Amino acid sequence: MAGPSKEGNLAETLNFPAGALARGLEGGKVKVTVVGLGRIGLPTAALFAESGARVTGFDVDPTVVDETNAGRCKFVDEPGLGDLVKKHAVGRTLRATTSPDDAFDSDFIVICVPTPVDQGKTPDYSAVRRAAEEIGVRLKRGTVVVTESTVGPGVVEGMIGPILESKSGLEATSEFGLAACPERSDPGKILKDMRSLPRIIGATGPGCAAAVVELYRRALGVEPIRVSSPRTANAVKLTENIFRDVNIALSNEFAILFEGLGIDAMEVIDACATKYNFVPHYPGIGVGGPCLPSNSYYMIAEAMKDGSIPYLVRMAREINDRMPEHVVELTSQALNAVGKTVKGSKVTVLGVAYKPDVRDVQLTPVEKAIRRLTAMGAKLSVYDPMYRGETVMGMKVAESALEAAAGADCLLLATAHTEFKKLDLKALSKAMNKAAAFVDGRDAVVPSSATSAGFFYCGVGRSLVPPERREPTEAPNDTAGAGVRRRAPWPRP
Ligand code: SAJ
Repeated sequence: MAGPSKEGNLAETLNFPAGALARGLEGGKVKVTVVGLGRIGLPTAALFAESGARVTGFDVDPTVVDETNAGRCKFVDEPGLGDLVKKHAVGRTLRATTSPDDAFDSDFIVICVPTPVDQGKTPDYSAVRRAAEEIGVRLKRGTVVVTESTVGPGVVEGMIGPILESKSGLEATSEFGLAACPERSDPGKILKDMRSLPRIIGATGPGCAAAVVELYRRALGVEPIRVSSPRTANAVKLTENIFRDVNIALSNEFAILFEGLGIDAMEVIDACATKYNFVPHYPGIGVGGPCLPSNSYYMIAEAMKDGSIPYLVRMAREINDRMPEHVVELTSQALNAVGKTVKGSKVTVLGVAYKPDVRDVQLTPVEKAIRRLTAMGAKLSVYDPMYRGETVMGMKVAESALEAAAGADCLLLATAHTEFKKLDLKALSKAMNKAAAFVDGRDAVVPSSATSAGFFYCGVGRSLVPPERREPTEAPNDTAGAGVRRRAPWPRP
């Protein structure tokens, strides 16, 4: 690859330099290909079409291609996306294909494929690698390749660029543009975030950087932030997510400490949040989704390549990954407190999605809790307003909380859907077996509303039995290495 670019002194061949983009878009001359029509790629493609580009969406899944060409969109929880896709499918300004030969004759090619981590927590870049190979064999001089997929710092320059060069025989920077513009939007409000959050853009050449900044400025209507390289852009994306994961882990660790001290973690956090430089993060059943559970491992993988070990980042992941086990422990103790055991009890799980009001169970921590409770002999029922009547994780989702809770011994709130903030706890309590427990895995309800409805309530960081009423606790038993304190069961209410 050409050496690091110095501003202005590098001859770059671009079909659409920054200064030509406005006219090109107005004239419908700019061709953009988006690789991967998922929750990020599809809205990205639709917004580029909205800006006047002629967009080709490439996906390996024929169903996704057919749905897109028919103007249909499966992301029903993404406001505004369905209409935008329909508009451009009908207008033929967005067409999708599974054929690489029909897909890559474009001025800008944007890679939006998934980058999961495997069982061993190693980043799986196979989809990105495949995309780079398919693009590379068809790459033409003057095209700009932008990676939106989240990858470790250096992967664009060290893996994607070299694949494109070896397959095309062209040189990055001088003969084609190489850039990173990591996706930065929150499932459930993708279009809103894409149209409001500044995008971070880094490229290997100044002309390419300027062109990508101009393209995104016009397509998204936001002022992109240009950084010095693709690796810097990827570092920004990972840093903001790892910052979040580490702070969630800190709130989880405090929550476990506060349980032992009879302190309400939410009361502490809300009080802390009155300080101008405190960024509140909340404890819960765990961290799920397509981003946070995996982003740390991209950084860890790249850091360890040159021998540095991000201890705090790794420990935070371990703490968050243990939270489903901790909530199962709370469930066991809450059932004990009402004279029952997990084995043989019916536990109703409220929420399977990884976060509130999204229809997405990717890496949801709820799955781990459900598996553990089942292994312990509990009978499970489940309700999630985003999946009514469907089968999720092999379980039939009830049509309502009331239906799921009939004859149950314990409610386990696992996702803080808006609907669950207004649960009719008295009606639920009546439908359940006597002496029922309510375990609040997201600290989503006011404890007194649960106790006044007759539940024995506990939450993450909110075991409401004051220390003076506790039986003497054994020394923290961490031999299990599960980081979960073992305490004497609560005194009977
Ligand atoms: N979570 C907690 N405690 C918190 C916040 C979140 O336990 O205080 C849990 C959530 O329940 C969920 C997981 O962490 O299981 C991830 O939550 P999230 O709000 O970070 O949701 P994501 O994964 O959709 O994060 C996306 C990210 N966006 C991108 O990666 C582009 C993240 O950077 C955003 O901060 C986040 O959306 C957002 O702000 O909503």
